[in-house]
Amino acid sequence: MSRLIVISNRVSAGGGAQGGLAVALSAALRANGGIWFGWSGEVTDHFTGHINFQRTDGVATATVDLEEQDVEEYYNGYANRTLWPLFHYRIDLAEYERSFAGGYERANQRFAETVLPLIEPEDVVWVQDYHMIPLGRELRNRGIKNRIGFFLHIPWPPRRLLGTLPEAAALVETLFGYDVIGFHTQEWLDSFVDFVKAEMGATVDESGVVRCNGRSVRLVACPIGIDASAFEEMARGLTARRTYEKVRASLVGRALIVGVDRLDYSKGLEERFLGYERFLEEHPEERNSLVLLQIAPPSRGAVESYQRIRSTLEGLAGRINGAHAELDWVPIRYVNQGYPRDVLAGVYRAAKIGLVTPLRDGMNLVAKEYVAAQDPDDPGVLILSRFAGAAEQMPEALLVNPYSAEELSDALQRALRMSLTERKMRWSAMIEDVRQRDVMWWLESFRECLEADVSADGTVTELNRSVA
Ligand code: GDG
Repeated sequence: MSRLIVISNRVSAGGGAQGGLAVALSAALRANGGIWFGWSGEVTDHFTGHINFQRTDGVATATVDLEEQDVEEYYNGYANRTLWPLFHYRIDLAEYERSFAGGYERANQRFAETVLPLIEPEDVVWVQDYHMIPLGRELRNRGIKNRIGFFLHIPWPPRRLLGTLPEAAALVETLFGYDVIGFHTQEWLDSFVDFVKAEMGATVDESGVVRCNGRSVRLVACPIGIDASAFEEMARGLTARRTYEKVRASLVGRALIVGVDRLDYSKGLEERFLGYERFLEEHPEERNSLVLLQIAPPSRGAVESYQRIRSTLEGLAGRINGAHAELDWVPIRYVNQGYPRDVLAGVYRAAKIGLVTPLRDGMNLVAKEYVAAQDPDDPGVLILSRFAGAAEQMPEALLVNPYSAEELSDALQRALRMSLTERKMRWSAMIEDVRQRDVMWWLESFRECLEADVSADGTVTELNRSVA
């Protein structure tokens, strides 16, 4: 197999303490050689393009510092204040500034310039996520002929929303620098096709190849998974067991509902709290018999909309607790810090209900982790937003509209009353898929597409049959 060059905004090479994506990419880099390239996370006075090479757990990494203006315009600006809200359907929060767009282009040119000498002719290049949409085109402009793939980890927005971005068509046009573009779901892929057909006059053939202005790119829906077997094992391990005991003891017989999300407005935390509040009001008899534990480590604190969501949630949790708490019971435990993965595994296992209700999510790995951590003899119930990419793969979850407090309340009631037989039936179907389409499956499926032989007429001769 060819060497792999992974390019992403941040580099998180390493071992089992990391999330599934880092584990899978690290494994591929270890097995076939290659380099993981990206921003170091450090800021320098002036951009120099100096590369810091390291080897972390057998994985070669190459990182570059960015200057302050790049971080402001490219990262805090275009990536987090323009593309993230827009791609999560929040045009009310999206900021359209020419300086952000310019900084994004400049940073991507700098990444391309810096990584260029590291790419050898037979390498396969794989660019990750919305921070780096134009990178493939920048590499092509510098003469790179290698196979280059792009994977989008977040949703692709509907055409009319994307159309509000002043430079939408020019940005999308750069994606034709890639050989393959991967999305988590058919829905995101279809939205992409809708845009390029309607706004750019593209045509699409049956094998998923899109043609536009003499260029073509192959599209694939390829859902990411977790490192399922490792997570299942972690949930049975010592730290998880201790956490389980500790959490259970603190509940004194009450049922635990758990939410684990980065503190982000796309995750529907405010709506989740309102749904829970509704439940407490509609079912006073259930008060004192359950607890919602929301773990929400802060993220992107430099961006104002993230500061706002933080204070909104603090206010809401305070209000609900103030209205409903009793001497020996607090309805919401709201925790603003992160925990190691093996601790999380124990918390998931201790929870009768996993509440995963993003307003919009590319996939959502917490849903899969919750399922993987369950006790097969007494599994909990997953309540999942129908607007998470994961819903396409997990129809056996209790699917809800996260905007509706009533639906959330009904789902909580149903989950609390669900028989063991039904819980087992739903869980068995979900865990089978979580195990089968795990993160290695995702990596290999995408890679197979990327390395497939494409003839001059665009026919892919070596397709991965199992890709959705
Ligand atoms: C993007 C897309 C897509 C959370 N709290 C802690 C912690 N986490 C871990 C979870 C999970 C990961 O972070 C979050 O993954 P998600 O998939 O839920 O969401 P995003 O971060 O928004 O990721 C998403 C994903 O990319 C992959 O393509 O699924 O749709 O938005 O693994 O467990 N981990 C630790 N401590 C915490 O407190 N260690």
